[in-house]
Formats: sequence, structure tokens, C-alpha cells
Amino acid sequence: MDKHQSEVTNGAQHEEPSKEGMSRRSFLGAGALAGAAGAVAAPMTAAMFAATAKAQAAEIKNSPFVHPGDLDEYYGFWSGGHSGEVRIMGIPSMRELMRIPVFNVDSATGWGLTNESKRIKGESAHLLAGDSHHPHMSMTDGRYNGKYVFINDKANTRVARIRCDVMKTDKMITVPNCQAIHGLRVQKVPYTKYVICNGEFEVPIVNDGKASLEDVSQYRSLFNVIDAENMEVAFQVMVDGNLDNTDADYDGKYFASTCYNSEMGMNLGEMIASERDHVVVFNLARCEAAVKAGKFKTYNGNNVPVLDGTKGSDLTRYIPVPKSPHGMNTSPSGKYFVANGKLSPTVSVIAIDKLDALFADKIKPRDTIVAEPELGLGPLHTAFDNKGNAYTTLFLDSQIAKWNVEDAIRAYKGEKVNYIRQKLDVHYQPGHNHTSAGETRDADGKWLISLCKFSKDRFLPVGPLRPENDQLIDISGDEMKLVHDGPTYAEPHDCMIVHRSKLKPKKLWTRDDPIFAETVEMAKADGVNLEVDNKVIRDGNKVRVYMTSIAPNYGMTEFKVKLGDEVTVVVTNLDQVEDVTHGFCMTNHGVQMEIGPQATSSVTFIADKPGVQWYYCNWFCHALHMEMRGRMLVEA
Ligand code: K7E
Ligand code: CUA
Repeated sequence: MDKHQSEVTNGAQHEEPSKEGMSRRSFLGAGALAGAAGAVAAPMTAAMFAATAKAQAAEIKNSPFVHPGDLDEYYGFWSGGHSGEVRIMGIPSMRELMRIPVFNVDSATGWGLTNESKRIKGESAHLLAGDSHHPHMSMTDGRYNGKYVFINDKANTRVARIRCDVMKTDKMITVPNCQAIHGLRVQKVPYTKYVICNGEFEVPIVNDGKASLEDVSQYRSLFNVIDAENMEVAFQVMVDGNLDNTDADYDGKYFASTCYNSEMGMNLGEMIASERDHVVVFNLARCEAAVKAGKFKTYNGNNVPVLDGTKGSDLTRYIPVPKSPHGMNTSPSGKYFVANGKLSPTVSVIAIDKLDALFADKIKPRDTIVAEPELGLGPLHTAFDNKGNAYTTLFLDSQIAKWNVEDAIRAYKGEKVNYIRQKLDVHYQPGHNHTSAGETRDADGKWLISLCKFSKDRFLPVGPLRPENDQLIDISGDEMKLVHDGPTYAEPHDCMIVHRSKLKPKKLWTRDDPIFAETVEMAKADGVNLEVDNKVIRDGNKVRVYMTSIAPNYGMTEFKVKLGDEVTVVVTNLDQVEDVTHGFCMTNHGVQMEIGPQATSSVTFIADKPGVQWYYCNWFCHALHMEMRGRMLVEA
């Protein structure tokens, strides 16, 4: 138990931390026995009391109940599906701690409305919707490094980055040449140099309106490799079939993606016609060398290098697996890629240490498969603990199958072993699942989340639209135990669980934060010192209004503009007090925003209504918060 972890637990455990490896059940069992003996026989001895206290401490440690005022041991990052956002959860309490608007518009923070957020959204600033699926944190040597969370937008073919020091989106790009970014993961080793993601839908590689609906021979799906630091597409790899999910190895050599629709069908019947699809493995070194050597083409008027990774290319290998695989998950041992069958009741286990031989053409693609355990109906995604077990969601069976990877490999060789450890009912129809730190070397086998697509009867009815159900499962013992139901709104696809020791979010903004640096530059050019000045600058029909805020006052309580002016209000929050966030809302103009302590935020609108318009602070900041307001006079 590290120092940080013991901080998280409560007093009793500080004296007696339970030892790693001692199962909770045996611990509890011993305590319960001691207690029972005390009840029937002689009064409890001091030793018995101590044993009971220990047992209670162990119980609390693995309980999902986090007492009021206590903090969670883990951060969870949840995608928000077609709500377009990312949510931060506390694990194990399952309390929603924060929402990070990304591809959506957020009325509370002004995300999508403020100039700062529009700059970050860049060319897609006009898009107000999104579909976020896969949030994954940057890593160093296969462990979360607390720096960034990356997330895809399937709806608008975008990838965004969240800066974990402030938990705000700081970059967003639209990926060219493809459609519908779906599976997204990060390079794990040696560090997250690249974010990898799949363009799911196959489109004509030159998509200029001249392609036809009938001839699909030029339709392609692209694997995308994005530079994580500057958020530019480093290169793309063209494949056969369409790509779905992806993951990276622990050696820094290979990426693997599931591919369904290898038949390149354009309707459902055609898409599921063939019995086999495949996993495409990408050889990073060969791809980088090909880019360096200029062995690429560009398309559609952009300069992103597109490599040819279609069948027969030396950049890729196609491993046939049963039809329509979905999830792709690397075991934290670094030994296996697991492709989840979806339409097949199996998952395919690929031995990563055989990939060198595959790329050297010494073995056949199917020779890399070391197990294909049959788990149940509709396997979608697999998570792992630190004891060699895997947990696979069974969408159709509404279950999670716990299975042992090495036993499945023995069974594949013909040995008579039962690799299934347990099947647990979940409620209902699980998609993704995720274990605590399970996609990293720090997998700790404590918690498993099952993201269930349907809740049916689990909650009070709320009309035809129901919440989904994110279930928390204790996997620290031999058996999975369901401990919590958590209703969620549309639609967490995926999540990940990070130990809190990995993150050190800031409490205040720093004045030189790049998120509002351009606004600070604009003020400088206007000769405005944001720390002290409250000024109106007129520039033709553009008006810039600079004001400060300190609870419960704006530095400027009135200003005048002319009808039709384009008004930019820049607010700098001078409060140095944690948690004192101000807002700015101009009534009847559809603009409002958050200004965090020490931050600068700005929003632009047209003064299209003559007369007096009140503006007010919409984040509760002070006993006199209601009084924190001022007037804009729009002169006709
Ligand atoms: Cu919903 Cu990862 Cu987009 Cu599977 S994906 S369920
Ligand atoms: Cu400032 Cu409310």
C-alpha cells in the first residue's frame, strides 16, 4: 500500500493496513469467527476486539461507501456518448465530480460560446454536437501520467484533448480523409507520443462528389496516428475493411485494430455476410520509416501522409478472426491483444510476442492466435485484473464472464481445463467495461465497472427515455460482487479508472495559461492591464469591454455601446480564493460563461436590442452574489 493510498482510507486502517494479497474474504472470515466465539463463550478478549476492529477496517476498505467528507481513491473518466462531454467520477463512490464539456455546448461554463473555447474548437467551432466514445489518458512506460485525456467524436470525425491540470479541453482537431473516428487509444510505451484512432466508416479516398454509390472499390477506412503533443495527424494508414476499436502494445512496436465488414458491404446484409473478419496489426517502425522515405500519397487537398496498409503491404498484417469483432484490449501483462467476437461467442487472444515472426513472414497470421475461449453471447469488451484474469462483457447474455487467460490458452492446446471462473449478471446489456488501472501496468484488480446500455427496472421510472446503468463490481476477492448501481445519462461508452495519486489538478488558474493567452494578447494590444483596468475600447463597430471581478463586484457596473455593435466582454477574475468562480451573463443575448479564479474569459455578441440590458454573475460566489450585476446601455 503506497502512502497516498493510506491517506485515502480512514483512521482504523492507518494503524493496520491490510496486506496486499490477503483476500478480503479470508480476512473477514477470521474476524467474523473471532466475533462469534466471543458471543457464545467468555467475554471478548482484547485480542478478539482487535480482530473485530481489523475485520471492520477491511470491510470499510472494500466498501463502495465513501463517507461524507471522505475522498475517493480513484478518479474515473467517463465519456458522455452523444451528449458529447466527458465526466469525472469518484470511484468507488460513483459520485459524479465534474463534467468537462468537449464536443457539446455547455450553458454553465460557456463552452462553445466563449472566444477561448471557439479558438480551441478551431475549424469546427460552428458544430454544436458530438458523440464522444473513448476517453484515454496519456501514459509513460505503460502507466497513466496524469497529463492528458484524449477523446474521439464519432459524429464529426474529431479528436480532442483534455488538460488534466485544469480538467478543460485544450485542443481539438478534425481528422481529414475519413469519417467517424471511433476506437481511440494511446501509445503506452515508451510514452504517449501518438494517439491512435480509427476512421470507422469507409468513404471514397478522394471524396469530392465524383465517386458513386454503386462502385465502392475506392472506398477506404483509415487508421490515424496523431501526434499527442501538437495534436496534428502524423500519418494515416489505409486498410481493407472498416476499422472499429484499437489498442497499443507495451513494447512501443505494434498497434492492433478490430475490423468488421471485411466484405466492404454497404448495407447490413452485406456487412455480416462473411464468416471471418480480421484484426489489423500495424508496425509502427515500418510506418514511420515509410513516412520518412516519402512512400505515401496525399488526398483531398491536405498534406497528411497516407500510407498504403491494404492487404499485402509490409506495414500491416491481417489476422483472420470470427466475424464482426468489436473491442480490442491489451492485457496489462503486455502479452496479449484480445479481440472481442461480438457476433461470435468467442474472443481471440493474439500473442504479441509472435508478431515479430508474423511480420518477418515466418509464421501465418492465424499462428499468432493462442486461445479462442467461448465465453457467451455478444462479447464486446474485455478488462483485466492483476492476477491473470480477464472480464468480458456479454451484451446479449447481460453478463460479465470472468475467465483466466492462461487456462484459456491451455484449453486451446487441447487440455481439459475450465477457464471460466464466474459469470455475473449485470443489468442490462453491457457494452464497455473497465477495471481500475486495467489498461496499464498498474492494473490492481480492485474494481470493475460495467457500462450497461439498459436499466429497465433498476430505477424509478422517468418516462420513455431511461437512464443507462453503470454498475460497480468488487473484483478484489475470488468472486465478482456487484456493489452499486449508478444511473447515467446518454451515453457513456467507455471509461477508465485512475488512481488519485496520478493527478494533481490546480486549485487556481495561472495568469499565463495558454487557454486564454490570446485574449491576454488582445488586451495587451489594446493597452489594457487586465489585472487593474476596467475599460471600453472602441474599434469601428467593434467594442471590447474589459472588466475585473472580485466577489461580489464587477470592476465595471455600466457601459454604453451603439445598436448593432459587435461587443466582446472580457472578464478577469481577480479572486485568489479557491472555488470562487464568477460568471458573466448578458440577459436576453444568449451568452454566459464561467470565469474561474485568476482566469480570463471572453464572449462576443451583437448588441441588437436597444435600451438597458442587465448583466449578472451566474455562478454563486458570495452572499451578495445576486447584487453582482451591471447595466449595458445600447444607444439607438
Ligand atoms: Cu460503444 Cu467502444 Cu464506441 Cu463498444 S463502443 S459498446
Ligand atoms: Cu460573482 Cu456570483
